[in-house]
Amino acid sequence: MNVYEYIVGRRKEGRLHMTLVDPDKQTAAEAGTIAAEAARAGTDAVMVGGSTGVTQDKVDATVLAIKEAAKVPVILFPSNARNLSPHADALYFMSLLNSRDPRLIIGEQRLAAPIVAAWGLETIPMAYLVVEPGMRAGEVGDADLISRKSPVIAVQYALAAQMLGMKLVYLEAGSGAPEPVPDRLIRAVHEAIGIPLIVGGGIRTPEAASAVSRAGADVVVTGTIVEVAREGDALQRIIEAVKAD
Ligand code: 1GP
Repeated sequence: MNVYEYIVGRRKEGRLHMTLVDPDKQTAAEAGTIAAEAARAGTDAVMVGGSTGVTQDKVDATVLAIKEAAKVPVILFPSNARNLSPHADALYFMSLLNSRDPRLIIGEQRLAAPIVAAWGLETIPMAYLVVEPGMRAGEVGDADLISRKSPVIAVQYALAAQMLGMKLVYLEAGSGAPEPVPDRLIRAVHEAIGIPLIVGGGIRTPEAASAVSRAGADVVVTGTIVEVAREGDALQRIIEAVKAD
């Protein structure tokens, strides 16, 4: 079973939660510890990626440490073609469809493709859509941010992605965003497409995770919470909220 089949198969039993680990924010050993804690809390996969300061060395070391520490799949979530590792289980082969820069839509992908093919790494084609405020992902991605008030544009991009053959759509408010992607926007995209919908950015409470899930996210991603709430059960309560719906 490949990672995409794992995602689709698990979705039949409930919604998924994924944990984002940024290789630039801690040592590889610490990333391993974070991943082990997240797996114990019930996360379904660990995504590895970040907007800035990430090198292939850091990605390799982080992926290897996570694989050693936790049994869940490790999926690359790269911001460019230099943030890859052959040790991951799969790669979100993502295109930032609402970027103003062709490099983020297809340029980095062109550079990555021969390397990934040589490694034989599983690729999961994914539309990456950055919604206001976008945070660093919006800046680094030179995104023409999708307005929080305009589901129509998000729906247009998501439908186009599905018609292009992409297997996932990711709505991103940006790491550390004050609020997650609005429910209304999530619901509109969910109702328009037949492929799984991932939502991330600014989800820090069980209530927010539950709202995002009930609006139609198939996969809920949290990053920051695992970095700031190492003590206690904050992550576990978020994961329970995702899976309760
Ligand atoms: C990954 O942006 C998310 O897409 C992570 O966001 O750090 O706000 O949880 P947080």
